[in-house]
Amino acid sequence: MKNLSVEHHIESREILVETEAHANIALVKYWGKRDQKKNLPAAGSVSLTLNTLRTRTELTVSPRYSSDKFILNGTILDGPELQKISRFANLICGTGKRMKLHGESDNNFPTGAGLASSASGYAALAAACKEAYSLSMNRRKLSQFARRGSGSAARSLYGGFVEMIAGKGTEENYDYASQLYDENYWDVKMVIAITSEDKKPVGSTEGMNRTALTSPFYRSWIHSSEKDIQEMKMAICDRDIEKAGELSEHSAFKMHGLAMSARPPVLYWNPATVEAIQAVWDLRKKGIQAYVTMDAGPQVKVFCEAASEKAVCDLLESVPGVIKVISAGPGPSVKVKKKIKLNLNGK
Ligand code: 2P0
Repeated sequence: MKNLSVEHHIESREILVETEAHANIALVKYWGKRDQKKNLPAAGSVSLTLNTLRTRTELTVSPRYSSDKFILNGTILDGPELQKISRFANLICGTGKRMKLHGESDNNFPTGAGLASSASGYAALAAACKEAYSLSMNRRKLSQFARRGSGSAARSLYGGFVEMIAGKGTEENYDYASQLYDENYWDVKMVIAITSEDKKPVGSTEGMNRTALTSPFYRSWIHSSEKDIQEMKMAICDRDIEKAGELSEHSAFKMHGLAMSARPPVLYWNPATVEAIQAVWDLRKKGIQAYVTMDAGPQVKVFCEAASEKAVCDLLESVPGVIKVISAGPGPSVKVKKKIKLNLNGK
């Protein structure tokens, strides 16, 4: 397999599909690309898909449409944002002409604020394109396309605990996501403290590229990731919250320390982020197994078992600067909720 192109049949009918994908939070973080054009990760990652954070995407493809159109959270996209959607559809359809698309996507959580909206967004879009254009491909291949939209999106195709596997060099067929355990495997929670709903000042792509180019610690970050992944897989296998929690906290702080060591520094935290981190560490001293993780934004996510969920929610709600607390458990794989074929000549 030399490239990602797949068979694409041009339909004479209009097709409407609706898909739903859930956000995921990495327990071992992805931060750095080995190829920017193909969006290939420099190292693997491990994540948990979340049940309460979802993107719903409705997509219609029709021979009647003369151009692509996409609405995200009620706003019509144009310029580079719409071009990115069009390029993604071109890529997934492969060579040949495709019908234009009209799509609408909604997140039930803040977009672009470090809550993995691009993960659920591109997972939902990849699945919608596959159905709408009647493309024949398995989940692994779909994850490779989702990865082109956003690295973390490959993981959101699967429910539960997921591993993103990184290949080597410029070959892209060995970079894909794979499910470790489904959403019923372990009753864990990710309790999320929202400390700002603003868009992040430095996007993930820019943040990771700047880090790779300028941080003196980048090589050691990549070098240590394989061990982190192996240990995390063992901790999840043992349902060991102390081990998995400690490792996820370590990976998050290593990633943020790395980002802060870029030139100029990339800092995603605000004062409430630090308040929440310290509150969780104080809670842990009282015997509650709760562990902090953060992504490309100021939100604090707390990984714990279901039995600790209430204590963690109550704590985070009392932290000054925390706007809202959202709790999530393991979420499902991407779903096709609807597929309607409409024959245009009325037959
Ligand atoms: C992760 N993040 O593993 C890491 C940790 C944020 C911090 O994956 O450039 O939107 O589109 O491949 O997937 C967010 O980055 O980046 C991300 P691109 P993406 O979840």
